[in-house]
Amino acid sequence: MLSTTYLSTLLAATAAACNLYVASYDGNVTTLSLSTTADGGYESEITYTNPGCAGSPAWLTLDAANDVLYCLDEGNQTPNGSITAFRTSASGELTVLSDRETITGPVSSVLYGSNSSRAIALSHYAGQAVSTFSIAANGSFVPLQNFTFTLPGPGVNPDRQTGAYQHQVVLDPTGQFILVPDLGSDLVRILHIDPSTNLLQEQPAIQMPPGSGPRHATFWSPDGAVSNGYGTNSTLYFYVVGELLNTINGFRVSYPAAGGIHFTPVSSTNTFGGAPVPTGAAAAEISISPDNRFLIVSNRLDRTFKIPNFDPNNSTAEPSDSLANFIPQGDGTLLFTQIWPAGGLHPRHFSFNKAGDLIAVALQLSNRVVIHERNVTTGYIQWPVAANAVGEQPTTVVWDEE
Ligand SMILES: *[C@@H]1O[C@H](CO)[C@@H](O)[C@H](O)[C@H]1NC(C)=O
Ligand SMILES: *[C@@H]1O[C@H](CO)[C@@H](O)[C@H](O)[C@H]1NC(C)=O
Ligand SMILES: *[C@@H]1O[C@H](CO)[C@@H](O)[C@H](O)[C@H]1NC(C)=O
Ligand SMILES: *[C@@H]1O[C@H](CO)[C@@H](O)[C@H](O)[C@H]1NC(C)=O
Ligand SMILES: *[C@@H]1O[C@H](CO)[C@@H](O)[C@H](O)[C@H]1NC(C)=O
Ligand SMILES: *[C@@H]1O[C@H](CO)[C@@H](O)[C@H](O)[C@H]1NC(C)=O
Ligand SMILES: *[C@@H]1O[C@H](CO)[C@@H](O)[C@H](O)[C@H]1NC(C)=O
Ligand SMILES: *[C@@H]1O[C@H](CO)[C@@H](O)[C@H](O)[C@H]1NC(C)=O
Ligand SMILES: CC(=O)N[C@H]1CO[C@H](CO)[C@@H](O)[C@@H]1O
Repeated sequence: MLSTTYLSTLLAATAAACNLYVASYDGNVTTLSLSTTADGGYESEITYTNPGCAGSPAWLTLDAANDVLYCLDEGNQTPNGSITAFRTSASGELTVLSDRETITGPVSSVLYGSNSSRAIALSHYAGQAVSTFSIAANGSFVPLQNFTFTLPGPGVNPDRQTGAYQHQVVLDPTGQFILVPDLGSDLVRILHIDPSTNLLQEQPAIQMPPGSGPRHATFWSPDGAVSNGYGTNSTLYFYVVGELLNTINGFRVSYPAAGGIHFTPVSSTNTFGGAPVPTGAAAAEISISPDNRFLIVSNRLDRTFKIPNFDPNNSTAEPSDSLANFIPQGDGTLLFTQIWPAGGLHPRHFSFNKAGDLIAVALQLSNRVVIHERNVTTGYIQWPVAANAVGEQPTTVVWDEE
């Protein structure tokens, strides 16, 4: 018979731990360590907080292969934004490698280029721009290009569409183009990458529905991989979430033999699966599950649910915004399958673990990160298995699994 000590050592040794990094507007990047417990549950704890990403961390891009985490400081209290590269470690401790000032308001970044010639593109919301840097071998940022954009005409939404607000940078699956949802202009800007220089060249934009406010987008191929690598002849779709009208617009993507990238509208729905949109709702993130079978969108300010209070001493139910779950179909339409409480207010960002059985949500106005279980067979998001208070206004959460 095994001794209790031996058994607990054995369990500790087999408990898989991984790290999550959380950016918050309070100025910290927080590391959470998530491990499994002896009874099959999960345990998460804050292991590090790092103030190295300046005053208003708004976005994280993890380069897991190279152990580097890029953090964008939106510059909410300063005239400029900034970008910081951190070295990651198995313990979850972060060390600043390099940083540099940027145009104000960076809210999203994406790595592009080849291993030997890497670059990073940033979209600037307040700065109404896209900027690019090449990444030197020592981790420093060398400016490549700045594009500033202007509104093509008066915005349909007079409160929000007062500038050409570049909300995200998304790399296409072939690595040849960067797509940039522009919330103010109702456009998705297209930038072609010159592979020999990593310089970008603007191409005619995709027109989005007037007043929709394109925020974030994702590619999806029914043939397989979510990430880079499939041939340009694969059936490919592009889904854009509109924050202002809470829409998801789907496009069939093709790559003409003569070059370029082409988008044909194929579907349109709202982020509530066709149900009426609650007043004030503002959709945020959109992502494909690791199994490639589901598309999930987060809804903010919809207050669709009441959930048990996360404070065990408070018996009053608390309001929760939502996650909407869709099954993308072969023809590019979206089949609504579930709407589920996000675990609090303002799910600005969420991400899946590699296995797809957990989904972490950054709840900006509840000051917490909640990790929900997810059934990989049915695709249903389920009850929370872990939650942590993480400073003020978490904006992004990413997984770092070895
Ligand atoms: C960052 O985290 C540390 C440790 O939890 C905390 O003392 C500090 O107040 C946080 N910084 C900000 C700006 O909230
Ligand atoms: C790029 O570098 C990563 C990490 O070193 C490596 O895993 C990957 O295979 C490399 N890709 C190519 C195309 O060389
Ligand atoms: C890092 O590399 C860049 C580009 O080669 C160079 O300009 C910079 O001085 C280097 N920085 C350090 C700290 O070595
Ligand atoms: C882009 O703007 C930033 C911020 O003003 C500046 O530091 C950088 O040098 C510019 N890049 C280029 C290529 O001019
Ligand atoms: C795409 O189709 C063309 C014509 O059928 C073929 O020549 C080409 O090799 C295909 N490309 C890929 C990546 O499969
Ligand atoms: C709940 O109340 C108990 C008893 O007063 C206290 O010991 C505990 O720390 C409280 N828990 C929280 C999360 O506030
Ligand atoms: C209990 O939770 C409710 C709902 O979130 C909240 O309105 C109330 O302020 C909380 N009460 C206390 C004492 O924290
Ligand atoms: C996932 O759902 C399927 C179908 O309802 C069920 O058979 C299976 O037990 C569920 N898996 C987990 C881990 O709950
Ligand atoms: C590098 C950079 O963006 N510098 C700007 C910082 O903010 C000041 C004031 O807005 C600008 O004048 C600089 O160009």
